[in-house]
Amino acid sequence: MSLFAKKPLHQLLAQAEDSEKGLKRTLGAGNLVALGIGAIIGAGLFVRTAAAAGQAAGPGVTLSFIVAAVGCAFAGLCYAEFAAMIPIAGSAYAYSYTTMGELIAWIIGWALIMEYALGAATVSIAWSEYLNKLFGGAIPYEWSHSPFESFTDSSGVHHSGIMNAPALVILLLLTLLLIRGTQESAMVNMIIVIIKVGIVILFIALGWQFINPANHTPYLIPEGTAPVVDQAGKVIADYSGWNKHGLGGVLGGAAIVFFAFIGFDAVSTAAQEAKNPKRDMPIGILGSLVVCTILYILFGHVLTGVANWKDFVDPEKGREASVAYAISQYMTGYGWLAQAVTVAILAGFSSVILVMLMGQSRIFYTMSNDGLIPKAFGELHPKYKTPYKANWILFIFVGLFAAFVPGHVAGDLTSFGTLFAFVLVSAGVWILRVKQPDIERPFRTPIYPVVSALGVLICTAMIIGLDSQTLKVAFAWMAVGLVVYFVYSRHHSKLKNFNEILPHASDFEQKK
Ligand code: ALA
Repeated sequence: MSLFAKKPLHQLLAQAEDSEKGLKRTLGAGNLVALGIGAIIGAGLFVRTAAAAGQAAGPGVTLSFIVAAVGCAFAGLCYAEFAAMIPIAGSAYAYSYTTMGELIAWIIGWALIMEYALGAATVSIAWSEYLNKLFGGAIPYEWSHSPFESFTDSSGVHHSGIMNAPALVILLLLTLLLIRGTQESAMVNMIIVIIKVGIVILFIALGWQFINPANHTPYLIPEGTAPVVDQAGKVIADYSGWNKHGLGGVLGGAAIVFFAFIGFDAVSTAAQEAKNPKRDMPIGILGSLVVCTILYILFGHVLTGVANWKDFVDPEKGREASVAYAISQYMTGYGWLAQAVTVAILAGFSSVILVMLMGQSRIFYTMSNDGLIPKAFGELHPKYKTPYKANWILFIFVGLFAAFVPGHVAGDLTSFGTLFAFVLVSAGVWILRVKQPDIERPFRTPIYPVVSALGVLICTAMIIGLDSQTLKVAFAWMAVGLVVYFVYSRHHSKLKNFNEILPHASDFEQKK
């Protein structure tokens, strides 16, 4: 069978209808926007905004948000076209199976593991940072950081991480919850979203009066900025790279804060539960993106105005739990807000982790049904009817990353996986318009093919803006994926059998 054999569209739609029997269409446009915001606002905003400012963009992190949002908007429009046309869980993986064939679908599925599984790991690491902040730093550095992290404090004591235990604990709790079957109603999600958005708006409104204009000058990190070293002389930030200062730094910052937008595509995995997917999927995907973009730009402006971006480089200052730091250091009289923000952020992170773990198990479920990964991933718990084996395997995998890998490494890999999927979804819309122009498209990406082409270009540029170390690890991960495909998946694919039974399946599709 050809590596590029495609799953016939009618088969995909039939699958969607089949599983409709089991899934209730209960989500309206408002719920979908809320679902998107629930999955979007998390560690990206509350942790990586400061990281991007401190490592690459300075106060220009607001511009980084705009660049990242534009890339997401193009990809988001393409997602909206697909999600309205093929309302099936499985998202980018399923879309590419029908447009670009099995090998590319496999590659996307493999990249999506980076998005969802490593996304969950990253947010659990951020959860651990904010928990430590809430406890006044009572959790020892050694037990709340990976072995790859170390620093020498102002008293000259050297600390090295052993494992990130709190991150592991939150993952375990949420995995148990997922296995029990989360009846996370739209209402509960809505409440979490209201709290999260409320906190962001409160910080923007109250912080505005504490903005010190001097912190915004210069707006970009100047060329020639000296590296920052810790007490032991170890370099903790180096600004010499093209993507670490000036306008290049804005792009480098965009690659870092891109993480903050991840999640709008998770709306597309709820397509089978949408009441009116044709109308509501585009509203859910694009609406959540617009709301978050506006909030992010304002938030970045206030954060880098209240505290100086240089504070966000120093592990003893605001590098971790940056929002709580900025409030407690510079917003006199608002100490209570720092505590309240921390609690709300912890709750907010939990929902992001939950959605990520759930999204990943749905992708695994779909890939397992297609035969590309072992059956165990698709097996349901006899009592709770959840893919419990997939959840446990996922816990081990995600837990290893959360416990032993630094947050920024897992976060950058997450961004790589997502950007990669975005590139292929943007290209996929174009390919399907050319190959199957007559399919009913309830939502059409405007200014075609410019939007698809720009989606591919901007997301590729952001991939290039990622750290070179991240790119090496990501390519190694993708290479492992190819080995798995050729050794296992190719031989177990059900599509192969489908084509054997119906050798003219694609003809059938044309005639339909
Ligand atoms: N966008 C999600 C976050 O920032 C993944 O936590």
